Amino acid sequence: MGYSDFFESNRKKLKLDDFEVARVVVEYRGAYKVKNDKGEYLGKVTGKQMFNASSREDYPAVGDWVVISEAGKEQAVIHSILPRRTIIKRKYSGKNETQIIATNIDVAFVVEAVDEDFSLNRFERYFALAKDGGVKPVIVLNKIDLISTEELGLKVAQLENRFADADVILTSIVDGKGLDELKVYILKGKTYCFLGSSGVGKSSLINKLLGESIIKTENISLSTGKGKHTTTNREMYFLENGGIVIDNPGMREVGMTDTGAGIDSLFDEISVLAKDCKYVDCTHVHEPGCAVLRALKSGDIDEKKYSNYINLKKESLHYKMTELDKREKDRKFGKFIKNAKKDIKKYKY
Ligand SMILES: Nc1nc2c(ncn2[C@@H]2O[C@H](COP(=O)(O)OP(=O)(O)O)[C@@H](O)[C@H]2O)c(=O)[nH]1
Ligand SMILES: [Mg+2]
Ligand SMILES: [Zn+2]
Repeated sequence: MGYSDFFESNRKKLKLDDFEVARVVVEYRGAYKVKNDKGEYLGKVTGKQMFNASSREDYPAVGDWVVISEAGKEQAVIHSILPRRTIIKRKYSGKNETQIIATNIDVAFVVEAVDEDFSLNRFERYFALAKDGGVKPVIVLNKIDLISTEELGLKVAQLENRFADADVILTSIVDGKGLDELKVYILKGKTYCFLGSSGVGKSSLINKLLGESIIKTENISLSTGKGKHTTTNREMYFLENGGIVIDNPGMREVGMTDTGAGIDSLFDEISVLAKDCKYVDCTHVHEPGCAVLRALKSGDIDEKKYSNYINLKKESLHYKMTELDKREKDRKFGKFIKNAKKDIKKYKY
């Protein structure tokens, strides 16, 4: 199931030998399905753990190794999370809240479809998430049945140009192309996480790997071309060859509001206009001689587009700030809170 010396030595170091070990395979609201050689349990964290929690990261997430004790039929108490080897997480824009996507991941498959979903910038953002958490990102370009070989060649060239070091796997669940390549990529005992916008085919690909349709996939409505929203939980699946994969339902855009396709072209359009701004570092918000504001006034770019652009920029700035500057601050503050709580407890008794 992916257990290794890394986790075992930490378990010993933390003197948690008396407990059983299990892996978190599904996350529900306030509870977790955990699994080990003996079976599956519905796990809950202890009150003490909740009391000591200073952020989302103190709670279990899919992929975690936890120590448990059985608490009745198919029930378990989760006492502690073993230190994570890797983590994929993101900040919610605007809110000071972190979402853990998955932990103890070896490889993140970043999936995009070749249709209007295709965006180099989005790949870039997912790559940043993976790399920040110590995870190797791999590009999966899905639905290649939808475009011609020439069009595909062009997209692959773009990818190679921008992400020279990355592996690229081209797949289609319709004609089965690339599925073998994806399969051999997945090694026994290693954990893989599928990232990407909803509708790109993550669940479909995992179903193909599983050899049966276990996960519900989105039905694309013929009239609107849009998929219905399928609500499933983030869940871990075990492949026959020993590989472990995690599906991610309903991912919103990383580090952005959900504007869908066209982000790249939006930025391109603005940057072309920006060449005529008076100041090189123009933010296009209040500067005199701003060509973007001029275009806004004259109606050359519409208001909605402009405000989208400003919002996206704000969010990506916020995102960068939170990742770089706040990491250290958060860590210190978390420690401070933890110690304060301990002190309070001490004085109570
Ligand atoms: N044409 C085509 N459609 C696909 C492919 N893979 C998935 N789909 C369709 O895309 C839709 C969304 O797939 P789903 O697996 O639910 O996407 P997810 O949201 O990323 O999990 C479904 O209707 C799938 O049948 C593919 O390779 N080619
Ligand atoms: Mg899905
Ligand atoms: Zn400007």
